[in-house]
Amino acid sequence: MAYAGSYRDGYPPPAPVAIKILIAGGFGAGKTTLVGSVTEIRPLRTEEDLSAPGTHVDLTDGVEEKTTTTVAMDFGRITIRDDLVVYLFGTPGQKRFWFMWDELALGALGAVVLADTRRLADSFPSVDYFERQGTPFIVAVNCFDGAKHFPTDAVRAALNLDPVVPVILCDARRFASCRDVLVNLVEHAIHLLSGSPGNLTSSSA
Ligand SMILES: Nc1nc2c(ncn2[C@@H]2O[C@H](COP(=O)(O)OP(=O)(O)OP(=O)(O)O)[C@@H](O)[C@H]2O)c(=O)[nH]1
Ligand SMILES: [Mg+2]
Repeated sequence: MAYAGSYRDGYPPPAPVAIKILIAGGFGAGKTTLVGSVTEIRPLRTEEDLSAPGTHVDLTDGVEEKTTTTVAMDFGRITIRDDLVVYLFGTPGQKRFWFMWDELALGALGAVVLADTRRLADSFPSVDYFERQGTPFIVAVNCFDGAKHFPTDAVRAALNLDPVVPVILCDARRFASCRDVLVNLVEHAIHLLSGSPGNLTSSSA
């Protein structure tokens, strides 16, 4: 019986192509939740308890049930095909851990900036970072229960986004919603890369 991954065409089999995607955004926007919703492996998490001394910086308004925060990264994996794997890296949301972003961003195809409309300003550092780096990104508004819903155009305007940057609504707790977010990002990145002069994919097929 031939299983996927069997050595049919010689040995060793080609290494799968890996796509790296970052999940960024402000404190408590739902990054760890999103990675956990779509990963096929048990997610690697680096959660630590929110401490009493940190209560004046780690404002949990709207996410009062939140008791932990990511201190390094989240990690998840999705196998699309035998030869195509997506690796997800969730960034830490708090400013004191931003020094890790450069390492995490290395080699990423693109990024999702997860936004909570109750604290939209917390999205600015991620948006600024990816704009500066030239990393393709989309903004995914995580629609928290009880939070006022805004049209995507209002979010786009508030974040002063380039018109080409997709803005979509999502629920970080739902697999299908998170999958749609990732598909949207990959399509956006491919679109941008195929338009880049000198890129391998720029020739019209
Ligand atoms: N109602 C609702 N709650 C959510 C949603 N996404 C996350 N939460 C809750 O909101 C809280 C924050 O989620 P996290 O996934 O830890 O947020 P984070 O962005 O990883 O937070 P940091 O790593 O600390 O920056 C958790 O208590 C989640 O259960 C959502 O879509 N809807
Ligand atoms: Mg987290």
